[in-house]
Amino acid sequence: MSNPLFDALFAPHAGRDTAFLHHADGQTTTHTAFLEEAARYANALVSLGVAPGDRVAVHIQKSPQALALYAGCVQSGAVFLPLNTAYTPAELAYFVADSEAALFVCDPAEEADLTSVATANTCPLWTLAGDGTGTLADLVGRQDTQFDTVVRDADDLAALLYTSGTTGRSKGAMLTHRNLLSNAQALVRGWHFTAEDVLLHALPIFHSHGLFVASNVTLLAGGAMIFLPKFDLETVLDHLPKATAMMGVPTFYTRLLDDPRFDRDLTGHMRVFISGSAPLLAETHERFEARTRHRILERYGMTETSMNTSNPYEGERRAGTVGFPLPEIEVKVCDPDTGATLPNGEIGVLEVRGPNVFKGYWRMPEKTAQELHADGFFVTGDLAQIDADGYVSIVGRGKDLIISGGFNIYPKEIELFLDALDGVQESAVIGVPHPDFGESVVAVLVAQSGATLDLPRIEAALKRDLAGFKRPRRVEILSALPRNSMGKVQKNQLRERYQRVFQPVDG
Ligand code: MCA
Ligand code: AMP
Repeated sequence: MSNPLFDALFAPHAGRDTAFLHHADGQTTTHTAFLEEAARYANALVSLGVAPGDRVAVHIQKSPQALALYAGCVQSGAVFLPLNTAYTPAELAYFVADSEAALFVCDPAEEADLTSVATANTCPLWTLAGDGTGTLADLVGRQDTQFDTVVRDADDLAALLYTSGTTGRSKGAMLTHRNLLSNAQALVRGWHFTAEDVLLHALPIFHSHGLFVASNVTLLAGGAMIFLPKFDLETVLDHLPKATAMMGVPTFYTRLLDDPRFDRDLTGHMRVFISGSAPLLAETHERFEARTRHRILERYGMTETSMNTSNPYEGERRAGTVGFPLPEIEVKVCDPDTGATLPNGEIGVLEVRGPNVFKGYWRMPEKTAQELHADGFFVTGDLAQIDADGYVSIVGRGKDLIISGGFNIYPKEIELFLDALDGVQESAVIGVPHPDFGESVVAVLVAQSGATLDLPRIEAALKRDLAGFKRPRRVEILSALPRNSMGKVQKNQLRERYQRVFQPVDG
């Protein structure tokens, strides 16, 4: 009888007085203290009536307690459902309703705004702040530090992570114990993580990157994390000397490179820098090596699959590629129209199969069948090419998606929102190059005949209802959208037209 994820990631650390979390203020949480806190959370969840398989929706700041809540969910068999802290009440209402969450945990500062969301879904609302206080923290403080781990099967859900969709409606990716554990095992081995490692953790923990790649890998290896609330350049530079490894999105690395203090002396002791979630420009890879002598290790993954491919730890880390499939994971490049496998060298849609591939989209059997084939291959929607040496490169996207600073933005969602506003005839949302975020959002609007668009009002509506990272950084008005003979909007033309709007003026 077992609980695969808890038994591998957490249970082995019971009784270890070793440091697990180093905090920005210099305090440390030991493995034992963390496990006791996790058990308290598990007891609290049970006392609130959360049963195995129930979804626990969390919209809280990153903190050691938030990580203990994740561990408590795993231990008690609940399904952890983390939500981007930038989401607005309007966005959160969908996730709480769609998941039929049994419990909703939010920051105390937003309790008043979210009470109606919780009430509408007859879902109890509890609070937990970034400093570890709140109604849930009070309840947790009264719990026992022992908990009888709930038995789970490898195919049971451990987490539900929502990813936006090309149709505008977010889909909950169902991730099982097997998915998460197999991926952590592959990465620990592939990246040589050990109990000696200290990972500089500045990522959010509501996404796969910060939660599963960074935290699960460290937990499985038995190492420690410098657990920072967010990426803040000064704090990261201060803490780098105590780290052995760092994981980040490309924006982390370009921001570090923009600071002259980030040099060979500061990084000489580091074992590895890992990048993912968005394309790392070959130029950034080269600048990084020239400055530090480290070659960034780039890997590629998705919420639905966790990590699929990685450049080698030993061997050539090739700039502009995402390396080789991880052990037990198969990848193939397919013709987007026929689905036939293409020979190496050709560009097509990347498909992935392995123990990492999710169980399907929550209560969306048709969507699941479209993207997860009966033979187990998942259609990523990314355009890829495999070279003669087997290195995979992501060369584009078959899906209409913008990645800004590592966050995914689906144009369709913003277009639907804009189209519903007063005076808007139609809209097109595109991603264009941005020096800090890699890509950023431009919205192009067409007014209804006779209407004048009130841009400040439009911007206020976007601000009220859409998470900040999704908001167009630039809104343009055209008399008509460019279309082809079939009537399809020519986004390429728009991208071309606006591609330099965020570039520094030359010269
Ligand atoms: C914040 N803002 C952004 C972004 N982040 N705008 C566009 N893109 C962003 N990524 C906006 C806020 O809305 C706010 O706007 C203003 O910037 C300042 O907010 P702040 O939080 O202070 O920003 P920041 O600290 O500079 O954040 C940038 C960041 C952060 C550090 C790059 O976005 C980040 O940590 N990104 C990591 C994302 C990540 O973990 N992705 C993994 C996804 P305003 O002033 O207008 O209000 S998992 C995944 O993709 C797969 C599985 C994989 O392969 O890993
Ligand atoms: P998400 O939906 O947040 O899981 O984002 C997954 C998407 O991020 C993938 O489908 C890719 O488009 C993109 N992605 C992740 N890692 C990389 C990478 N190393 N290079 C290029 N794109 C990446």
